[in-house]
Amino acid sequence: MGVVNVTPDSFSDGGAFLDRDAAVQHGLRLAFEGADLLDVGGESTRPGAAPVGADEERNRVIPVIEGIRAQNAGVRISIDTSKAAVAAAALDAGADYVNDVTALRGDPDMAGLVAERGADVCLMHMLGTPRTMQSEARYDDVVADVKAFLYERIEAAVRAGIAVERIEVDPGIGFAKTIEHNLELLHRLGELVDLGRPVVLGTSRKSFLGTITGREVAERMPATLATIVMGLERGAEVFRVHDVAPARDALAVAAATLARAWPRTPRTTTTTT
Ligand code: PMM
Repeated sequence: MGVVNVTPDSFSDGGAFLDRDAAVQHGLRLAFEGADLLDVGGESTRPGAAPVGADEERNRVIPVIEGIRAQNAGVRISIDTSKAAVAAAALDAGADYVNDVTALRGDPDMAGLVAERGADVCLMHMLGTPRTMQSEARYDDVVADVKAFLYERIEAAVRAGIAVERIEVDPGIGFAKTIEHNLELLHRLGELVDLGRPVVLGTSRKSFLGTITGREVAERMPATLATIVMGLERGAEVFRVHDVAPARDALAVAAATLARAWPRTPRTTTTTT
């Protein structure tokens, strides 16, 4: 899952792709680099971020989704939103997947919309809202608590009519979590695989990687690769990343090592000697 943030203030690439054409080109490039799914977002979820109105959010993301879809019919597109009106417009514009960081709790119309449209959905763990979440980072056992939350949200989604095969789950790395919580979740990610749904992992360039390495946001790609390799080994299936080409290579080698088998035709997107 390649990240296309159309926001002035996201965790790591805020402001880079506010221009529609730049965002479309970026998305097409990530698809070319091997992203199966492009996650288009118009509202930052950075700790403390201010909310954005539905009209503004729609104006940011819809032209980008339309632009990507017009030039690439095959890549799956995810809309990163917790507003049903934005998700509905995105699905109309060609999106296939709703990535809702509130796990369908942010808007009473979201679960019904996803059910009615038959869209795929990612249910992510968070406590509070992006504005308040870091003060809510308290758990008995973070992995058990996150797992219980995701179990309850899967049940709520199914009760709302969403087919269970459409649901993916995400521990919400960095959302109401301290560095200790993030590391514990990554270390024990395999416990979430027991939920029976694909696990999505969103570690890319996040601040706990800066805490460990001392690197600025733009320099956290190698640290991100370490986390996705650990995640793959523990059973995660979807990796939300800003740097798709290096993530593809890291995952290809990690997957080949786990399987002791590799594709005979490598999936290269650049020519090297
Ligand atoms: N992280 C961010 C935004 N959306 N969605 C999911 N499912 N999982 C995540 O970890 C996640 C997300 C924040 O990262 P960014 O601001 O760098 O895009």
